Amino acid sequence: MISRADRIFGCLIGLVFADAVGSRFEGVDPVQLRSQFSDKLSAFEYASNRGGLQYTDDGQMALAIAEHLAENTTIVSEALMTRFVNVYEPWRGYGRGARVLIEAFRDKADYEFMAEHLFPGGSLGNGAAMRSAPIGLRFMGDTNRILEEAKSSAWPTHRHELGIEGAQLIAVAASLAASESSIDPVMLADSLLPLCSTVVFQNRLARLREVKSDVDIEQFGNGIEAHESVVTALSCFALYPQDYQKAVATAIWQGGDTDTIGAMTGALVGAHVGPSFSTEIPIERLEEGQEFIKYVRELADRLAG
Ligand code: F2R
Ligand code: MG
Ligand code: MG
Repeated sequence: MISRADRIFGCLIGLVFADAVGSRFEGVDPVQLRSQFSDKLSAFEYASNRGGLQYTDDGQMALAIAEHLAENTTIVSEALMTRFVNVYEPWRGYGRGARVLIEAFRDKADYEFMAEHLFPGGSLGNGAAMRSAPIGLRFMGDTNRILEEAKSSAWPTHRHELGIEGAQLIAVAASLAASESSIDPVMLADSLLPLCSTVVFQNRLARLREVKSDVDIEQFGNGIEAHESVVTALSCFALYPQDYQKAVATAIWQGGDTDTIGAMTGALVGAHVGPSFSTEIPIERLEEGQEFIKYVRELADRLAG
C-alpha cells in the first residue's frame, strides 16, 4: 500500500527530476535528438548524469502550488500569483507571457488587462498544465473540485480555454494516477474525455484511446501550447504507467518542449507508483542534493497532512 504522502512525494520529485533532465533538450528537433543517441533511454541516462540538475519554471511553479495548498484549503488565484512572484527566478526559463504577467503583477502595472489580452483570448501555453499535478493529489477523487481548483491555479497566467483545460486534464489525470490500480490509454481517455469542453482536446483524447506504441505518440505534438503537449504526456504515462524511466525517456524523445512534456509525464508516473523509482535515478544530483530532497519530502508530508 502506497501512502498519500509517498504518492505526493513521488509526484513532486518525479516532476522536478524530469523537468531538470528534459531541460537539457528543450527546443531540440526530434530528428536531431534521435541522431545523437542510439535510443531514448541513452538520452535520458546521458542527461541525468551530466552537469548539475536544476529545475526550470515547471518545477518552480509546481512547488509553489504545492506550498500554497499545504497552507490553504483552496486555491486563491491572487494569493497564488503573489507566491509565483515571490519565488520567481527568471533565469530558470519562463514562457514569454508568464514572465510579462509575473513582472506586471509584481510592479503593480495593468496586470488584469494583460492577462486577458497579451495573447488572443489569453494564454493557451502549457504553463498551467505543467504545474497542476499536485492539485489532483490534494483533492484526490473529487473530480469537480479538481476541475475548479485547477482553473483557479491557471487563472493568474492562463485564461484561454485550452490553457485552462490542459491544467484540468493533468490535475484529474494525477488523481486517477494515484487512485486507480491499473492505467492504460483506453481507461485514461474514457475517464478524461467526458470532462472536456473543447473540441480540440476531445479529438485528441478520442485518439489517445488508440495509442498502442511509441510511434502513435508523435501525432499529439511536442509544442509549447497546451493542446500540443498535454495529450503527448498523457500518452507517455498511459503506455508506461509503472516505469518512470521509460515514460519520461519517451516524453523527452519527442523533442521540442522536453522539460514540460517530461515534467507532466514524470508527475503522473510518480503519483501512480510512489517514490520507488527514485532509487534508480540520481535524484541527489538535483539542486543542492539531500537538502532539496528533504525539503520536497517535508512539503509532501505537509500537503498530505
Ligand atoms: N519558455 C520556455 N522555454 C524557452 C526558453 C528557455 C530557455 N532555456 C531560457 O533560458 O530562456 N519554457 C517554459 O515555457 C513554457 C510554458 O510557457 P507558459 O507559461 O505557458 O507561457 P506563455 O508565454 O503564456 O505561453 C507560451 C507560448 O505559447 C504561445 N501562445 C500562448 N497563448 C497564445 C495564443 N492565445 N495565441 C497564440 N499563441 C499563444 C506564445 O508563443 C507564448 O509565448 C514551458 O515550455 C516552460 O518550460
Ligand atoms: Mg521549463
Ligand atoms: Mg518547457
